[in-house]
Amino acid sequence: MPRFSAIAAITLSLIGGTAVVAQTARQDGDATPPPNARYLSQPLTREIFTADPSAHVFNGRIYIYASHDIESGVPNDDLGTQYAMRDYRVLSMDRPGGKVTVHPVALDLKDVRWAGKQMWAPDAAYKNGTYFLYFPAKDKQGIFRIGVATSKSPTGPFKADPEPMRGTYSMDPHVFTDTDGTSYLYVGGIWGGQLQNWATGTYNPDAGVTDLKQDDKPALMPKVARLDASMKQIAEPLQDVQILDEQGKPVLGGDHDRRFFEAAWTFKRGDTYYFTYSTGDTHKIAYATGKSPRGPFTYRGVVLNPVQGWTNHHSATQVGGKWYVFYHDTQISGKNHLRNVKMAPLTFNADGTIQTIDPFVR
Ligand code: FUB
Repeated sequence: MPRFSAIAAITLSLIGGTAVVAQTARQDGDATPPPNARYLSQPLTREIFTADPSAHVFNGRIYIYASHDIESGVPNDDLGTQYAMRDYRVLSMDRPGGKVTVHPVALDLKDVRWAGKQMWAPDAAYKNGTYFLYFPAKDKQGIFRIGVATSKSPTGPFKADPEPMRGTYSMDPHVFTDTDGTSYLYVGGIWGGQLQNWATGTYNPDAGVTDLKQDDKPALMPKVARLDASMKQIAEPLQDVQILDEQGKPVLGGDHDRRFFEAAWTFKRGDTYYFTYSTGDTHKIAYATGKSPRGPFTYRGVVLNPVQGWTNHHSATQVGGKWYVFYHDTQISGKNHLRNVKMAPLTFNADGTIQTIDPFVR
């Protein structure tokens, strides 16, 4: 996970003209809306900065588990060090367009024994009267792990387990529960998300800080594992989620428009599983479809075009029979690390493909 536009910075130092900077930066997904465009949707709240929305409907109410962005004072870098979040807050509403409630702190970094810093994109699940919050944070050694916390209320407060989930690593946890009741944990993110450090199965601190720089080889894939009955541990080692191109070959590392970067989110519609994800430095939310929650998935297209801001991160959820995408941008602050969550309708074509959402009305 990155967060700083090298292209924009170079343009700034070489040219320095505001108009040119805005144009170049926009191409890099890191600036203001196109001229004469307006935003497709408005922020769901202006009370606090929120990002990475994972939306769920529990007992007929919409709950959004989000990152809680703060002004950390940490300079931008390609590893996302400036995303130094310290707690989680939950948003809720009774219907799309309804009043949004910003709930009190659901989980605080200081109450997670193993965690050192950077509470990034969370997700949640429900089973047998318990709500589960899944969250990434760097441990005291600076390695991303996945934590789990539980509560009897969807808004917390959540109590974290004293150790990270065994066998987990990297970030952006997502839990999908299939129609047969089986739940799966998905994780992964390259660059600051450290997935490249686990390419051999054990942590390699010398793997580099972005991807593997093997453009002609299969890209690093997100990971999946079935959760055990407790929902607190994986029941098997994390394994690759294959994302294939139209020829059935793995998407390559150099294919930045289609390769996985971070923000995995799976949903099922009819018999089809949709695996959706961020392409990171090309700033899109892409999707691929398959016949199993484990994949393989075949690349199909773009769910959401680049938003204002470097990161693009979403969830897709059915609410009252209609599908919505929850996403974020930087409309309020204009700063990559101070984001605000939004939602917009998601439309499927008759053949199951998704109509690409443009976050701007041009
Ligand atoms: O919010 C921190 C990180 O930024 C998330 O974990 C990524 O998905 C990106 O949105």
